[in-house]
Amino acid sequence: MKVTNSKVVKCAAIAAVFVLAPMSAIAGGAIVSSGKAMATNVGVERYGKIKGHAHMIRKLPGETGITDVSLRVKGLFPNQTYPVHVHNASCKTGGGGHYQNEVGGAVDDINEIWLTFTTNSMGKGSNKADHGHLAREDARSIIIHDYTDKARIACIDLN
Ligand SMILES: [Cu+2]
Repeated sequence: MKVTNSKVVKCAAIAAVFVLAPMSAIAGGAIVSSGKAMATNVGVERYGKIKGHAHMIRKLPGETGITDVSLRVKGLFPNQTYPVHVHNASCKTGGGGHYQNEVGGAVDDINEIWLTFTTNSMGKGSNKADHGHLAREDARSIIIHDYTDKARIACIDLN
């Protein structure tokens, strides 16, 4: 969903969301979480260093809010499509499963937050996802899967 405007947010609403995401920073009426990419053990074996960062911005323009996520990564193989999703557990606990707006609902890029990208000739990739719902606290990390076998090669904690 494309975000076209951002309305002024009420203080009470900010406070309510801040309780949901206590480790995040509030900036300009939005809650911003971010983190750096860390290669998993499998990722180190296959790629060595994987570098990158991501931001998640939670906004409250309406009752359901809006969540924007952006991601930039390098150190991957050129011209390959890497599946990427927001996951529901921290990197140190393995990242859990896919974050879902409606838990147990559809496995698609509407109910989930996907940032799948195709790398350029330098092995760099990036993507953005704008979602029409406010991500809960369990939108905890971003996992980059290998294009071959979907193994988890890197993880970004959203703090
Ligand atoms: Cu995933």
